[in-house]
Amino acid sequence: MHLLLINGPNLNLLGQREPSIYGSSTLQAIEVDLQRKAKEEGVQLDCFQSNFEGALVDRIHKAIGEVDAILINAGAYTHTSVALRDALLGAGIPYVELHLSNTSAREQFRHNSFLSDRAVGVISGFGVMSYHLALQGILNYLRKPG
Ligand code: CA2
Repeated sequence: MHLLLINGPNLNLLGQREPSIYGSSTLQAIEVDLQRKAKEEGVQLDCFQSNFEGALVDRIHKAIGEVDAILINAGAYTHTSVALRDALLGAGIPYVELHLSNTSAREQFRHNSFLSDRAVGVISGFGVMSYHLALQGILNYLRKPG
């Protein structure tokens, strides 16, 4: 099984700024930890981060025929990007939307997601644990019979 973790804009700053909202782990530490966990499950996990919407779209296109599912924290593009939605739906790859913070408990403009209605599931508000729960959730989804 082959999975892809995608992180969107500003998430490269994790662990360096605003720890009260986003925690103190760096993105690299999260990725290494998740890749270790995936490997224990016999799964390959690739990781990609970009601050550019088009680069995220390109990476989703590249994933067609390559990965079984995508875990995505699209950052602020969650709330703005029809292009990311179209790329995910066009790729036809099942995906989990995830967030460190509980976006529903934050500003009104974070309450809308262009991705959530077609996601396998959405995980939001558990900090770094959101990444682990997303991995667990998608493995359970992909492995379930039928
Ligand atoms: O809670 C999440 O994971 C978000 O996707 C994070 C985005 C935000 O726009 C979404 O509404 C919710 C922001 C990521 C910014 O990451 C930073 C990390 C450290 C310092 C500054 C920004």
